[in-house]
Amino acid sequence: LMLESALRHALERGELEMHYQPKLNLQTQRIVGVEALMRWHHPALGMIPPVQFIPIAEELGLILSMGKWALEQACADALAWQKFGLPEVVTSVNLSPRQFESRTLIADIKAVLESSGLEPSLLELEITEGAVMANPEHAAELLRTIRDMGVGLAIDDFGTGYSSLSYLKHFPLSTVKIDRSFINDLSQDADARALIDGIITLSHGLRMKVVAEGIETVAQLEYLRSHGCDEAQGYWLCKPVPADEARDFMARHL
Ligand code: G
Ligand code: G
Ligand code: NA
Ligand code: MN
Repeated sequence: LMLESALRHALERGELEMHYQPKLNLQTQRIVGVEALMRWHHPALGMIPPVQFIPIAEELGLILSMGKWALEQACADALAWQKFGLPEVVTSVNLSPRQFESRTLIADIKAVLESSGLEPSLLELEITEGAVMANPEHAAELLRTIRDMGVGLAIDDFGTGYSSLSYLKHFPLSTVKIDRSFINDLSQDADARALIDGIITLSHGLRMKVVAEGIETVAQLEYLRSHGCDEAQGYWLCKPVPADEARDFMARHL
C-alpha cells in the first residue's frame, strides 16, 4: 500500500532512472545494442526492483506515463551517445502489455521519434508473448504499423509463454530473445540445449535475429556463438548500468 502511493509520485519527483545493458554481436564481437531497463530509486526505501514496482504500475495504470517517459529517456540517451561520437547501437525498450493495448501507442512512438530525432531503425521495442496473444489480430495490425515506421520489434522471454509457434510467422517481428531460464539450464540440461537450438533454427528460418539473455559464463557464450546465435547480453558482458556508465563501457569496447 505504501509502495502504491509512493509510486504515484515517483515520476514527477524524478525518482525513476533508466539503466542500460549492452548487447554483443557474437560474430563481430562488437557492441550492437542496449536494453533499457527502468529503475526506481526511492529516497527512503532505496532501490526498488522492477519485479516489484512494474506490476503495481500496471495495476494502477501508471505504466502508461512511466512507459512513455522510459521511451523518451531512452531515445534521448541514445541520441546523446551518437553526439558523443559512439558507433550506432540499437536501443531496445520494454513495452508492457498495458502500453501495447493503449490507444495512444502509435502516436506516442511517432512523437518520441520526432522530438528526439532518433532514427527509427535505432529503436527496438520488446514485447512479451502475453501482450500479443491477448488479441492476436489486433496485435498483428499494430505490429505492422510499428514495423512500417522502421522501428524494430523483439519478442521477449521467448519460450516461457504460450507456446504457439504459428504467430511467429504472422507477426512482423525482427528479433527473438531466448529467455534466460534456458541459458541458465544450458550446461546441465540437454533439453534446454535442444530448445535453444530449435529456437535459433526456427527464428533464422523466419528471417529473425536471435538474442540470448542472461549470459553469465564464457561456456554459455561459446555454446551460443557456435550454435549460430546472433547476439548476447548478460552479467558476463555487463550488468545494467546508468547511461553515463553505458556510454563509457561502449567507448572502451569499440
Ligand atoms: O533488471 P530487471 O530487474 O531490470 O527487470 C525485471 C523485469 O522488469 C523485466 O521483466 C523487465 O522486462 C521489466 N522492466 C524493466 N524495465 C522496464 C520498463 O521500462 N518497462 C517495462 N514495461 N518493463 C520493464
Ligand atoms: O524480462 P526481461 O528480459 O526484460 O528482464 C531482463 C532482466 O534480466 C533484468 O532484470 C536484468 O537485470 C536481468 N539480467 C540481465 N542479465 C542477467 C544475467 O546475466 N543473469 C541474471 N540472473 N539476470 C540478468
Ligand atoms: Na526485456
Ligand atoms: Mn527477457
